[in-house]
Amino acid sequence: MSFPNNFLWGAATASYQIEGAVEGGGRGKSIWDTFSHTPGKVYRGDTGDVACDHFHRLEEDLDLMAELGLGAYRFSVAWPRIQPEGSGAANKAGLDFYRRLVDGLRQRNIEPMPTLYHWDLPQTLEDRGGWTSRETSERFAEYAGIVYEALSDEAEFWITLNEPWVASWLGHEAGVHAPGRKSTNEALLATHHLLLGHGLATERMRSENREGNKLGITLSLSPVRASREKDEDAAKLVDGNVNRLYLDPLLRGEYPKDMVEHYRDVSDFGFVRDGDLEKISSPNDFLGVNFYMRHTVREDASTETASFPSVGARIVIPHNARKTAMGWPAEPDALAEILVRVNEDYGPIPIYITENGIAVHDYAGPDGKVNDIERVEYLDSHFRAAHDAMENGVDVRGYMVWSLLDNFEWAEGYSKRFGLVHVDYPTGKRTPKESFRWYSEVIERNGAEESS
Ligand code: IFM
Repeated sequence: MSFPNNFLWGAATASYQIEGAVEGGGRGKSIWDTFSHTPGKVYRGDTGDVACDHFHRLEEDLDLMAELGLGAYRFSVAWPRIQPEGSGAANKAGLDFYRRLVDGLRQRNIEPMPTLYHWDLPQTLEDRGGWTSRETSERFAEYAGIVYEALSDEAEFWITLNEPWVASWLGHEAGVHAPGRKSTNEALLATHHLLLGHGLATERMRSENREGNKLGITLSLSPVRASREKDEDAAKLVDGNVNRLYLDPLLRGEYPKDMVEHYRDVSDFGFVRDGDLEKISSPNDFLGVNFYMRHTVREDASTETASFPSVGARIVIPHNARKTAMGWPAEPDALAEILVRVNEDYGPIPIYITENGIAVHDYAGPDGKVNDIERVEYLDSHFRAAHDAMENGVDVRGYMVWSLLDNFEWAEGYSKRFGLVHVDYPTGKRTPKESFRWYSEVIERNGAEESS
Protein backbone atom coordinates (compact mmCIF):
# COMPACT_ATOMS: atom_id res chain seq x y z
CA MET A 1 0.00 0.00 0.00
CA SER A 2 1.25 3.41 -0.72
CA PHE A 3 -0.68 6.63 -0.63
CA PRO A 4 -0.13 9.82 -2.67
CA ASN A 5 2.53 12.14 -1.29
CA ASN A 6 0.10 14.84 -0.27
CA PHE A 7 -2.35 12.41 1.38
CA LEU A 8 -3.67 14.03 4.56
CA TRP A 9 -3.46 11.76 7.61
CA GLY A 10 -5.36 13.17 10.53
CA ALA A 11 -7.51 12.67 13.58
CA ALA A 12 -10.88 14.13 14.54
CA THR A 13 -12.78 15.29 17.63
CA ALA A 14 -15.84 17.42 18.34
CA SER A 15 -16.38 20.33 20.72
CA TYR A 16 -18.99 19.00 23.16
CA GLN A 17 -17.30 15.62 23.27
CA ILE A 18 -13.93 16.90 24.51
CA GLU A 19 -13.91 20.56 25.56
CA GLY A 20 -15.66 20.67 28.94
CA ALA A 21 -15.60 24.19 30.45
CA VAL A 22 -19.25 24.60 29.57
CA GLU A 23 -19.38 27.93 31.33
CA GLY A 24 -15.84 29.00 30.42
CA GLY A 25 -15.16 32.03 28.24
CA GLY A 26 -18.77 33.18 28.21
CA ARG A 27 -20.09 30.07 26.47
CA GLY A 28 -23.88 29.84 26.26
CA LYS A 29 -25.95 26.73 26.77
CA SER A 30 -26.36 24.16 24.01
CA ILE A 31 -29.01 21.54 23.42
CA TRP A 32 -26.53 18.90 24.58
CA ASP A 33 -26.15 20.62 27.97
CA THR A 34 -29.90 20.45 28.39
CA PHE A 35 -30.24 16.92 27.07
CA SER A 36 -27.37 15.40 29.05
CA HIS A 37 -28.67 17.01 32.24
CA THR A 38 -32.12 15.52 31.68
CA PRO A 39 -32.36 12.35 33.80
CA GLY A 40 -32.49 9.14 31.79
CA LYS A 41 -31.13 10.54 28.53
CA VAL A 42 -27.44 9.64 28.82
CA TYR A 43 -25.91 6.45 30.21
CA ARG A 44 -25.16 6.83 33.94
CA GLY A 45 -26.16 10.50 33.75
CA ASP A 46 -22.81 11.48 32.19
CA THR A 47 -22.54 15.01 30.81
CA GLY A 48 -20.00 17.02 28.81
CA ASP A 49 -19.46 19.47 31.71
CA VAL A 50 -15.81 18.48 32.07
CA ALA A 51 -15.32 15.87 29.33
CA CYS A 52 -11.57 15.75 28.49
CA ASP A 53 -11.14 19.30 29.76
CA HIS A 54 -9.53 20.07 26.41
CA PHE A 55 -10.46 23.75 26.85
CA HIS A 56 -7.92 23.98 29.69
CA ARG A 57 -5.47 21.39 28.36
CA LEU A 58 -5.12 22.78 24.86
CA GLU A 59 -1.31 22.97 24.80
CA GLU A 60 -0.92 19.42 26.09
CA ASP A 61 -3.32 18.11 23.46
CA LEU A 62 -1.59 20.07 20.69
CA ASP A 63 1.71 18.50 21.78
CA LEU A 64 0.13 15.05 21.59
CA MET A 65 -1.00 15.77 18.04
CA ALA A 66 2.53 16.81 17.11
CA GLU A 67 3.94 13.67 18.74
CA LEU A 68 1.51 11.58 16.72
CA GLY A 69 2.73 13.33 13.57
CA LEU A 70 -0.71 14.44 12.37
CA GLY A 71 -0.95 16.15 9.01
CA ALA A 72 -4.43 17.45 9.84
CA TYR A 73 -6.68 17.88 12.85
CA ARG A 74 -10.44 17.99 12.42
CA PHE A 75 -12.21 19.72 15.30
CA SER A 76 -15.55 21.42 15.66
CA VAL A 77 -16.39 24.93 16.76
CA ALA A 78 -19.00 25.19 19.52
CA TRP A 79 -21.61 27.63 18.24
CA PRO A 80 -22.59 28.69 21.80
CA ARG A 81 -19.00 29.74 22.47
CA ILE A 82 -19.18 32.12 19.51
CA GLN A 83 -22.78 33.30 19.88
CA PRO A 84 -23.92 32.36 23.39
CA GLU A 85 -27.53 33.23 22.50
CA GLY A 86 -27.37 31.92 18.93
CA SER A 87 -27.34 35.30 17.19
CA GLY A 88 -25.71 38.72 17.23
CA ALA A 89 -22.14 39.82 17.82
CA ALA A 90 -19.30 37.38 18.36
CA ASN A 91 -18.14 36.51 21.86
CA LYS A 92 -14.46 37.43 21.72
CA ALA A 93 -13.33 34.91 24.35
CA GLY A 94 -14.93 32.10 22.35
CA LEU A 95 -13.25 33.12 19.12
CA ASP A 96 -9.93 33.53 20.94
CA PHE A 97 -10.02 29.91 22.08
CA TYR A 98 -10.29 28.67 18.49
CA ARG A 99 -7.68 31.20 17.36
CA ARG A 100 -5.26 29.74 19.89
CA LEU A 101 -6.12 26.25 18.66
CA VAL A 102 -5.59 27.13 15.00
CA ASP A 103 -2.36 29.04 15.75
CA GLY A 104 -1.10 26.11 17.82
CA LEU A 105 -1.82 23.75 14.93
CA ARG A 106 -0.09 26.00 12.41
CA GLN A 107 2.99 26.26 14.64
CA ARG A 108 3.16 22.46 14.61
CA ASN A 109 2.55 22.19 10.85
CA ILE A 110 -0.83 20.55 11.33
CA GLU A 111 -3.58 21.54 8.92
CA PRO A 112 -6.69 22.75 10.81
CA MET A 113 -9.98 21.31 9.54
CA PRO A 114 -12.79 23.10 11.39
CA THR A 115 -16.36 21.80 11.35
CA LEU A 116 -18.90 24.49 12.09
CA TYR A 117 -21.70 22.33 13.44
CA HIS A 118 -21.22 19.08 15.31
CA TRP A 119 -24.59 19.10 17.07
CA ASP A 120 -24.21 21.68 19.85
CA LEU A 121 -26.99 24.05 18.81
CA PRO A 122 -27.45 27.08 21.11
CA GLN A 123 -30.37 26.28 23.42
CA THR A 124 -31.97 29.68 22.71
CA LEU A 125 -32.40 28.68 19.08
CA GLU A 126 -33.92 25.35 20.07
CA ASP A 127 -36.39 27.28 22.22
CA ARG A 128 -37.50 29.03 19.02
CA GLY A 129 -37.95 25.76 17.11
CA GLY A 130 -34.36 24.68 16.48
CA TRP A 131 -33.75 22.93 13.18
CA THR A 132 -37.49 22.52 12.63
CA SER A 133 -37.52 26.25 12.00
CA ARG A 134 -36.16 27.90 8.86
CA GLU A 135 -34.79 30.74 10.95
CA THR A 136 -32.09 28.42 12.30
CA SER A 137 -30.66 27.95 8.78
CA GLU A 138 -30.30 31.73 8.51
CA ARG A 139 -28.75 32.03 11.98
CA PHE A 140 -26.31 29.26 11.05
CA ALA A 141 -25.13 31.18 7.97
CA GLU A 142 -24.60 34.28 10.13
CA TYR A 143 -22.56 32.29 12.66
CA ALA A 144 -20.56 30.57 9.89
CA GLY A 145 -19.73 34.01 8.47
CA ILE A 146 -18.37 35.18 11.84
CA VAL A 147 -16.10 32.18 12.32
CA TYR A 148 -14.96 32.14 8.71
CA GLU A 149 -14.12 35.83 8.71
CA ALA A 150 -12.01 35.34 11.83
CA LEU A 151 -10.16 32.16 10.88
CA SER A 152 -10.29 31.64 7.13
CA ASP A 153 -6.80 33.05 6.64
CA GLU A 154 -5.41 30.28 8.75
CA ALA A 155 -7.58 27.30 7.87
CA GLU A 156 -7.92 25.98 4.33
CA PHE A 157 -10.44 23.16 4.83
CA TRP A 158 -13.91 23.99 6.14
CA ILE A 159 -16.78 21.65 6.90
CA THR A 160 -20.22 23.12 7.45
CA LEU A 161 -22.15 20.25 9.06
CA ASN A 162 -21.29 16.94 10.64
CA GLU A 163 -23.68 14.07 9.87
CA PRO A 164 -27.00 15.83 9.28
CA TRP A 165 -28.70 12.39 9.23
CA VAL A 166 -27.79 11.80 12.86
CA ALA A 167 -28.82 15.29 13.96
CA SER A 168 -32.14 14.95 12.12
CA TRP A 169 -33.21 11.38 12.80
CA LEU A 170 -31.60 10.48 16.12
CA GLY A 171 -32.34 13.96 17.43
CA HIS A 172 -35.84 14.50 16.05
CA GLU A 173 -37.39 11.10 15.36
CA ALA A 174 -35.74 8.54 17.66
CA GLY A 175 -35.24 11.16 20.37
CA VAL A 176 -32.03 9.49 21.61
CA HIS A 177 -29.90 12.54 20.80
CA ALA A 178 -30.52 16.19 21.61
CA PRO A 179 -32.96 17.83 21.35
CA GLY A 180 -34.85 14.57 21.97
CA ARG A 181 -37.85 15.20 19.73
CA LYS A 182 -39.91 12.26 18.49
CA SER A 183 -41.59 13.13 15.22
CA THR A 184 -40.92 11.96 11.67
CA ASN A 185 -42.24 15.23 10.29
CA GLU A 186 -39.80 17.16 12.47
CA ALA A 187 -36.94 14.92 11.32
CA LEU A 188 -37.79 15.85 7.73
CA LEU A 189 -37.99 19.54 8.61
CA ALA A 190 -34.64 19.29 10.38
CA THR A 191 -33.12 17.53 7.38
CA HIS A 192 -34.14 20.32 5.04
CA HIS A 193 -33.18 23.17 7.34
CA LEU A 194 -29.78 21.64 8.07
CA LEU A 195 -29.13 21.24 4.35
CA LEU A 196 -30.38 24.75 3.70
CA GLY A 197 -28.11 25.98 6.50
CA HIS A 198 -25.21 24.31 4.69
CA GLY A 199 -26.18 26.04 1.43
CA LEU A 200 -26.59 29.47 3.02
CA ALA A 201 -23.39 29.14 5.04
CA THR A 202 -21.45 28.08 1.95
CA GLU A 203 -22.79 31.10 0.05
CA ARG A 204 -21.82 33.39 2.94
CA MET A 205 -18.33 31.89 3.21
CA ARG A 206 -17.72 32.02 -0.56
CA SER A 207 -18.55 35.74 -0.47
CA GLU A 208 -15.31 36.28 1.52
CA ASN A 209 -13.39 35.31 -1.63
CA ARG A 210 -10.68 33.33 0.08
CA GLU A 211 -9.06 31.82 -2.98
CA GLY A 212 -7.70 28.36 -2.37
CA ASN A 213 -9.87 27.54 0.62
CA LYS A 214 -11.91 24.37 0.32
CA LEU A 215 -15.49 24.08 1.57
CA GLY A 216 -17.43 20.88 2.08
CA ILE A 217 -19.91 18.96 4.21
CA THR A 218 -19.58 15.69 6.09
CA LEU A 219 -22.16 12.92 5.75
CA SER A 220 -22.37 9.62 7.60
CA LEU A 221 -22.76 7.06 4.82
CA SER A 222 -23.44 3.34 5.03
CA PRO A 223 -23.97 0.84 2.25
CA VAL A 224 -27.21 -1.02 2.81
CA ARG A 225 -27.76 -4.72 2.16
CA ALA A 226 -30.95 -6.77 2.37
CA SER A 227 -30.67 -9.62 4.86
CA ARG A 228 -32.98 -11.80 2.74
CA GLU A 229 -34.42 -11.50 -0.74
CA LYS A 230 -37.74 -10.37 0.67
CA ASP A 231 -36.00 -7.44 2.40
CA GLU A 232 -34.89 -5.77 -0.86
CA ASP A 233 -37.58 -3.07 -0.71
CA ALA A 234 -36.78 -2.29 2.91
CA ALA A 235 -33.08 -2.03 2.03
CA LYS A 236 -33.84 0.44 -0.74
CA LEU A 237 -35.86 2.60 1.65
CA VAL A 238 -33.13 2.54 4.29
CA ASP A 239 -30.62 3.58 1.62
CA GLY A 240 -33.00 6.38 0.66
CA ASN A 241 -33.33 7.57 4.23
CA VAL A 242 -29.70 7.27 5.31
CA ASN A 243 -27.78 8.10 2.14
CA ARG A 244 -29.83 9.48 -0.75
CA LEU A 245 -31.93 11.91 1.29
CA TYR A 246 -28.66 13.84 1.76
CA LEU A 247 -26.54 12.95 -1.27
CA ASP A 248 -29.27 13.71 -3.82
CA PRO A 249 -30.13 17.28 -2.75
CA LEU A 250 -26.47 18.13 -2.21
CA LEU A 251 -25.05 16.61 -5.37
CA ARG A 252 -28.04 16.49 -7.73
CA GLY A 253 -30.21 19.33 -6.51
CA GLU A 254 -33.30 17.21 -5.82
CA TYR A 255 -34.83 15.06 -3.11
CA PRO A 256 -35.12 11.38 -4.14
CA LYS A 257 -38.54 10.78 -5.70
CA ASP A 258 -39.11 7.49 -3.86
CA MET A 259 -38.50 9.24 -0.54
CA VAL A 260 -40.85 12.11 -1.30
CA GLU A 261 -43.44 9.51 -2.23
CA HIS A 262 -42.72 7.36 0.83
CA TYR A 263 -43.19 10.26 3.25
CA ARG A 264 -46.30 11.58 1.43
CA ASP A 265 -48.57 10.97 4.42
CA VAL A 266 -46.15 12.65 6.81
CA SER A 267 -45.18 15.70 4.81
CA ASP A 268 -45.77 17.28 1.41
CA PHE A 269 -42.21 18.70 1.48
CA GLY A 270 -43.86 22.13 1.43
CA PHE A 271 -40.89 23.34 3.46
CA VAL A 272 -38.82 23.35 0.25
CA ARG A 273 -39.06 26.89 -1.10
CA ASP A 274 -38.10 28.16 -4.55
CA GLY A 275 -34.34 28.42 -4.82
CA ASP A 276 -33.55 26.22 -1.78
CA LEU A 277 -32.30 23.28 -3.80
CA GLU A 278 -30.05 25.52 -5.92
CA LYS A 279 -28.43 26.81 -2.74
CA ILE A 280 -28.15 23.34 -1.20
CA SER A 281 -26.51 21.96 -4.34
CA SER A 282 -24.08 24.79 -4.93
CA PRO A 283 -20.77 23.03 -5.69
CA ASN A 284 -18.66 21.71 -2.84
CA ASP A 285 -14.89 21.45 -3.07
CA PHE A 286 -14.98 18.07 -1.37
CA LEU A 287 -17.26 15.62 0.33
CA GLY A 288 -16.48 14.46 3.87
CA VAL A 289 -17.43 10.84 4.48
CA ASN A 290 -17.81 9.40 7.97
CA PHE A 291 -17.85 5.65 7.83
CA TYR A 292 -18.61 3.20 10.59
CA MET A 293 -20.70 0.31 9.27
CA ARG A 294 -22.76 -1.35 6.61
CA HIS A 295 -26.46 -1.72 7.43
CA THR A 296 -27.79 -5.21 6.83
CA VAL A 297 -31.54 -4.87 7.23
CA ARG A 298 -34.80 -6.73 7.48
CA GLU A 299 -38.27 -5.41 6.97
CA ASP A 300 -39.80 -4.56 10.36
CA ALA A 301 -43.01 -2.64 10.68
CA SER A 302 -43.02 -2.58 14.47
CA THR A 303 -42.23 0.82 15.94
CA GLU A 304 -40.93 -1.03 19.01
CA THR A 305 -38.14 -2.94 17.29
CA ALA A 306 -37.42 -1.11 14.01
CA SER A 307 -34.05 0.65 13.81
CA PHE A 308 -35.44 2.91 11.06
CA PRO A 309 -39.10 3.21 12.05
CA SER A 310 -40.03 5.71 9.36
CA VAL A 311 -39.07 3.20 6.65
CA GLY A 312 -40.01 0.01 8.55
CA ALA A 313 -36.65 -1.72 8.83
CA ARG A 314 -34.42 -3.25 11.45
CA ILE A 315 -30.67 -3.75 11.50
CA VAL A 316 -29.39 -7.30 11.86
CA ILE A 317 -25.76 -8.21 12.46
CA PRO A 318 -24.39 -10.73 9.95
CA HIS A 319 -23.19 -13.91 11.70
CA ASN A 320 -19.67 -13.65 10.33
CA ALA A 321 -19.12 -9.98 11.22
CA ARG A 322 -17.00 -9.01 14.19
CA LYS A 323 -18.68 -6.55 16.51
CA THR A 324 -17.16 -3.41 17.98
CA ALA A 325 -17.84 -2.29 21.57
CA MET A 326 -20.71 -0.21 20.13
CA GLY A 327 -22.26 -3.46 18.86
CA TRP A 328 -21.62 -2.34 15.28
CA PRO A 329 -20.42 -4.84 12.67
CA ALA A 330 -16.84 -4.31 11.48
CA GLU A 331 -16.86 -4.94 7.71
CA PRO A 332 -14.00 -3.02 6.09
CA ASP A 333 -15.02 -3.96 2.52
CA ALA A 334 -18.15 -1.86 3.13
CA LEU A 335 -15.97 1.27 3.22
CA ALA A 336 -14.62 0.54 -0.26
CA GLU A 337 -18.18 -0.25 -1.38
CA ILE A 338 -19.66 3.07 -0.28
CA LEU A 339 -16.75 5.10 -1.66
CA VAL A 340 -16.96 3.44 -5.07
CA ARG A 341 -20.72 3.87 -5.10
CA VAL A 342 -20.57 7.60 -4.27
CA ASN A 343 -17.96 8.07 -6.96
CA GLU A 344 -19.99 6.20 -9.56
CA ASP A 345 -23.39 7.66 -8.72
CA TYR A 346 -22.44 11.22 -7.79
CA GLY A 347 -18.80 11.80 -8.64
CA PRO A 348 -16.20 12.55 -9.45
CA ILE A 349 -15.62 14.60 -6.31
CA PRO A 350 -12.61 14.78 -3.97
CA ILE A 351 -13.36 12.82 -0.80
CA TYR A 352 -11.90 13.10 2.66
CA ILE A 353 -12.73 10.34 5.10
CA THR A 354 -13.50 12.72 7.92
CA GLU A 355 -14.18 10.00 10.51
CA ASN A 356 -13.57 6.32 10.92
CA GLY A 357 -12.65 4.44 14.04
CA ILE A 358 -13.69 1.87 16.59
CA ALA A 359 -14.84 1.73 20.19
CA VAL A 360 -12.85 -0.86 22.12
CA HIS A 361 -13.16 -1.94 25.76
CA ASP A 362 -9.57 -0.94 26.38
CA TYR A 363 -7.92 0.07 29.64
CA ALA A 364 -4.56 1.04 31.08
CA GLY A 365 -2.88 -2.14 32.38
CA PRO A 366 -0.66 -2.42 35.48
CA ASP A 367 2.33 -1.37 33.34
CA GLY A 368 0.40 1.76 32.40
CA LYS A 369 0.10 0.67 28.75
CA VAL A 370 -3.10 0.48 26.75
CA ASN A 371 -2.85 -2.45 24.40
CA ASP A 372 -5.65 -1.83 21.90
CA ILE A 373 -4.69 -4.34 19.24
CA GLU A 374 -8.31 -4.49 17.99
CA ARG A 375 -8.09 -0.81 17.08
CA VAL A 376 -4.87 -1.40 15.15
CA GLU A 377 -6.47 -4.27 13.23
CA TYR A 378 -9.62 -2.27 12.56
CA LEU A 379 -7.76 0.78 11.28
CA ASP A 380 -5.32 -1.26 9.24
CA SER A 381 -8.14 -3.09 7.44
CA HIS A 382 -10.04 0.15 6.81
CA PHE A 383 -6.97 1.98 5.47
CA ARG A 384 -6.57 -0.95 3.07
CA ALA A 385 -10.21 -0.65 2.04
CA ALA A 386 -9.79 3.07 1.32
CA HIS A 387 -6.71 2.20 -0.71
CA ASP A 388 -8.72 -0.37 -2.69
CA ALA A 389 -11.31 2.30 -3.45
CA MET A 390 -8.57 4.63 -4.64
CA GLU A 391 -7.26 1.93 -6.95
CA ASN A 392 -10.78 1.76 -8.30
CA GLY A 393 -10.71 5.42 -9.21
CA VAL A 394 -12.07 7.14 -6.11
CA ASP A 395 -10.34 10.43 -5.36
CA VAL A 396 -9.71 9.94 -1.62
CA ARG A 397 -7.41 12.69 -0.36
CA GLY A 398 -7.24 12.20 3.37
CA TYR A 399 -8.23 10.11 6.35
CA MET A 400 -9.17 11.41 9.80
CA VAL A 401 -9.23 8.76 12.50
CA TRP A 402 -12.03 9.04 15.03
CA SER A 403 -10.88 9.94 17.57
CA LEU A 404 -7.77 11.62 18.92
CA LEU A 405 -8.99 11.23 22.51
CA ASP A 406 -11.44 9.00 24.34
CA ASN A 407 -14.44 11.26 24.81
CA PHE A 408 -18.13 11.79 25.58
CA GLU A 409 -19.89 9.36 23.24
CA TRP A 410 -23.27 11.13 23.29
CA ALA A 411 -26.05 8.94 24.74
CA GLU A 412 -23.43 6.33 25.68
CA GLY A 413 -21.63 8.83 27.90
CA TYR A 414 -18.05 7.88 28.73
CA SER A 415 -18.72 4.15 28.47
CA LYS A 416 -17.34 3.84 24.94
CA ARG A 417 -13.71 4.61 24.13
CA PHE A 418 -12.80 5.59 20.55
CA GLY A 419 -9.49 7.35 21.25
CA LEU A 420 -5.93 6.85 20.07
CA VAL A 421 -5.19 8.42 23.45
CA HIS A 422 -6.66 7.00 26.65
CA VAL A 423 -8.22 9.56 28.97
CA ASP A 424 -8.53 8.84 32.68
CA TYR A 425 -11.61 10.95 33.32
CA PRO A 426 -11.21 11.55 37.09
CA THR A 427 -7.71 13.01 36.62
CA GLY A 428 -7.72 13.95 32.93
CA LYS A 429 -4.46 12.05 32.46
CA ARG A 430 -3.70 11.22 28.80
CA THR A 431 -1.96 7.97 27.85
CA PRO A 432 -1.18 7.27 24.20
CA LYS A 433 -2.39 3.77 23.32
CA GLU A 434 -0.57 1.18 21.21
CA SER A 435 -2.70 2.32 18.26
CA PHE A 436 -1.24 5.83 18.69
CA ARG A 437 2.30 4.43 18.24
CA TRP A 438 1.18 2.29 15.32
CA TYR A 439 -0.69 5.15 13.59
CA SER A 440 2.25 7.46 14.00
CA GLU A 441 4.38 4.95 12.06
CA VAL A 442 1.70 4.66 9.37
CA ILE A 443 1.79 8.43 8.98
CA GLU A 444 5.57 8.45 8.93
CA ARG A 445 5.67 5.81 6.17
CA ASN A 446 2.69 7.37 4.40
CA GLY A 447 0.84 4.08 4.66
CA ALA A 448 3.51 2.02 2.96
CA GLU A 449 4.07 -1.54 4.16
CA GLU A 450 6.85 -2.08 6.67
CA SER A 451 9.82 -3.68 4.93
CA SER A 452 10.56 -7.13 6.37
O1 IFM B 1 -18.69 10.09 18.36
C1 IFM B 1 -19.35 10.10 17.13
C2 IFM B 1 -19.11 11.42 16.42
O2 IFM B 1 -19.51 12.50 17.19
C3 IFM B 1 -19.88 11.46 15.13
N1 IFM B 1 -19.64 10.29 14.34
C4 IFM B 1 -19.70 9.00 14.97
C5 IFM B 1 -18.87 8.99 16.24
C6 IFM B 1 -18.94 7.62 16.92
O3 IFM B 1 -20.26 7.33 17.25
